[in-house]
Amino acid sequence: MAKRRLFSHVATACSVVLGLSVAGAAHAEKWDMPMAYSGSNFHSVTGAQFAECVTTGTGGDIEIVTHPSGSLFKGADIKRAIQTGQAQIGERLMSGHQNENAVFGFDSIPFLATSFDDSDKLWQAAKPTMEKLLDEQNLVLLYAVPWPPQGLYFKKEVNSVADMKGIKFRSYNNATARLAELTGMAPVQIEAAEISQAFATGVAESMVSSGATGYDRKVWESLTHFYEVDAWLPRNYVMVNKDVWNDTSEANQNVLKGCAQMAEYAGTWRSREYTGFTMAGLREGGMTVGPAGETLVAELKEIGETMTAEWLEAAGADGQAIVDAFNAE
Ligand code: PCA
Repeated sequence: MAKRRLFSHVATACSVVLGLSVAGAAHAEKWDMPMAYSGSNFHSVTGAQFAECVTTGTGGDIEIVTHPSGSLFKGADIKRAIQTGQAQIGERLMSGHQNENAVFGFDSIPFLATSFDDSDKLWQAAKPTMEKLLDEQNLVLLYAVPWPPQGLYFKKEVNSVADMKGIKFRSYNNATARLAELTGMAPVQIEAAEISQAFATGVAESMVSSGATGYDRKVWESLTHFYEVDAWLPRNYVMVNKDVWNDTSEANQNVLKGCAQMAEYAGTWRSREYTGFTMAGLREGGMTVGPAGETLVAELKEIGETMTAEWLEAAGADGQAIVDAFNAE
């Protein structure tokens, strides 16, 4: 987006938030916004502030009501619900759609983008492709925010891939299931909202995720070790049904875009801040937290190469273009 347009969206959103708008609330519409993660999670907090920004910014024309924790639709059903108009707007883990199209997994390639700065770069490289892909599915992309870097959780000390053999591993997308297979673990896909119970009952004993999710779900009640691997930073994104979008006035579309830009900025900032905070929280909960050992890292990097090659093959020209654009920066 050109700098001037970006500024004008943000300016619109800011001025209306400051009460400078005269928009009336004659045709107030309620938009339901399903979200998969718990209300206290930083993505959900960002979404709630985004919703408030839109409601205030449109002078009450559009009232967005958030439904966190998969309470309106479960994570796996959110995108379809929005595509088919059962919900107007919502948030989902982007790589959760990897099973429909490998390109959605651009942010779960092991060791391609391992820092917040690289994650931003990768997102800029991927955004046009993702906007187009979603547009073809009757969806308009509003904003996307990264989770903190992904590490490995276990209930024992693990120093090599051999130590992982046979462990029941909670996955959240195709890439994490594949990681389990390649390390000799047994994957079982479970939404974050349900992992505390899965760990408590032994349905799962391990996962790859951020410190944020481990902290939110108090996994120290069942697990003992968190190894910082910084394998990738997957994104949540917010989408709107395209018909709903097209029925929205240009002025209100601009408010939505402005609020979305602020949400992406604020959400990313929260994600960065939350990283250290949650590491400390896991430690306080009694977990051993630290970088993965050299052997484990080397073995994971090798597995990462296999997964990168597999992804490039599955994602075809679109995938290659994203990686090329990222490397060219
Ligand atoms: N938390 C989400 C996805 C990535 C993350 O850090 C989860 O575990 O479901």
